[in-house]
Amino acid sequence: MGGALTTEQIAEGREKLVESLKAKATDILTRQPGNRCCKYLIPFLDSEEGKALTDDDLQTFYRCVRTGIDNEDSGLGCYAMTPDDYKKFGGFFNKVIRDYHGDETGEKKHETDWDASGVGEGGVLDVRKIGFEQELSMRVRVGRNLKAFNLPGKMDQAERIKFEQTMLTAFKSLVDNPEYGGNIYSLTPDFGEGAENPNKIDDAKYQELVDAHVLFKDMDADSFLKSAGISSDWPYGRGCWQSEDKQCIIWFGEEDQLRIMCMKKGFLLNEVFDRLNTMLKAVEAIDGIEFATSEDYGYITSCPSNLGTGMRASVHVKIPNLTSDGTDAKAKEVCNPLGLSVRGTGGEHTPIGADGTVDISPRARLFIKEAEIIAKLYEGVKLLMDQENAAVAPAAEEAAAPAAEEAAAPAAEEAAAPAAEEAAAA
Ligand code: ADP
Ligand code: CIR
Repeated sequence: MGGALTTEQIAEGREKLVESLKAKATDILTRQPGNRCCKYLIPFLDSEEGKALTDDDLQTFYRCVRTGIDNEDSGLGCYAMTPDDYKKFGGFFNKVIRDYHGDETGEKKHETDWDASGVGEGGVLDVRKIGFEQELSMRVRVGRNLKAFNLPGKMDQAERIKFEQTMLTAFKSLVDNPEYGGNIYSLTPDFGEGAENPNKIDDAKYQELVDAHVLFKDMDADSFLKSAGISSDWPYGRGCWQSEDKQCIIWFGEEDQLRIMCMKKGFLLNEVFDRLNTMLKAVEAIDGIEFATSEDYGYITSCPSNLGTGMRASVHVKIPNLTSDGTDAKAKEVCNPLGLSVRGTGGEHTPIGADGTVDISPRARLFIKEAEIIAKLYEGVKLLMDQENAAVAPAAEEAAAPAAEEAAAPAAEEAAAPAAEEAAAA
């Protein structure tokens, strides 16, 4: 079922829009009971709060939830269009957020806390201590959005260009800072009315940066983002700044206005975490940079899954035994109870590496301290590697009796259910 409402249908009036949304949500829930958007939009539209929405707000609400109607298999199925939406449509978002992030009390408030002095040994998280002899590729990113702009789902082309131009001023102060320096790479074809974009890169350079994990993939290919308007006007207002030593990167124009990250190969997880913290302070000190926050949910992000810290801390690790069937099914089965997400080597929705390399990150983002995320990554990877080492190596498996293979088969089936939940936890 396609699900998208036409402009004509919308124009036919408020009542029709509300009834149509409720009917579609009811229908979708019969097939996809895990679709939180559908589950919570029905009681919200029936509530006093929902009924009191102005026509304009109802239209914005529709833009927030359309992705969950168009994409039946959504786990969340909604994105905010402005930082205010989490409050304006609180009766809806609050339910989705507390369900997804597992707050049964309904009362938790997010606290930001980067103090990592208590993690590991005196703040040091050395992966050599958990058995790694080769350097790991480590990355920590946060999603951030400026108060002064709409979130990407509601930006038009002109606002995307204006946002990029605002960030160019901010990037200049990083480029001028000897600690960072670096370059700006932009996909924006022009700055409007024939104005040239001085940072424009060609397709080959774009692909090189995607392959090097520096720039993000074509968002227009993502149906979840497309229905939310987040990938609209592609590739206007999209690009990144990268520091001279290539370790510090700021994306602009992806799912959040900004994704700010540190990435390097090494042994000490705390190094990327600490450097990101320092860089964030430098960015926040720049004139005109004021991040959108919420009293309850910390840093505002487009997707409710990223609220709070906005942080994803990941490492690339090789787990050939747990991926010997060429899929990530077994890895997900092991990682789910550890609170870890498994992604491919090119990030979300990409395949695992041929050598069994996967991207591992803690799933939690909200109602957790920043320092706890990096500690969870360290502890989680340790437990994962214990299971990897205990798993039958592919060579040993081949030598085993065929009966062993049969016994292993149901495990892949069992993994299918948690994998669906995992998709939502991206
Ligand atoms: P995000 O992390 O912002 O949610 P993705 O999962 O799509 O987005 O990842 C974005 C890019 O970052 C991809 O190219 C991915 O391979 C890369 N990446 C993520 N973690 C690491 C890591 N630990 N080492 C190297 N590259 C990484
Ligand atoms: C869903 O609801 O399943 C999709 N909107 C994807 C959510 C994953 N989170 C994300 O991309 N930040």
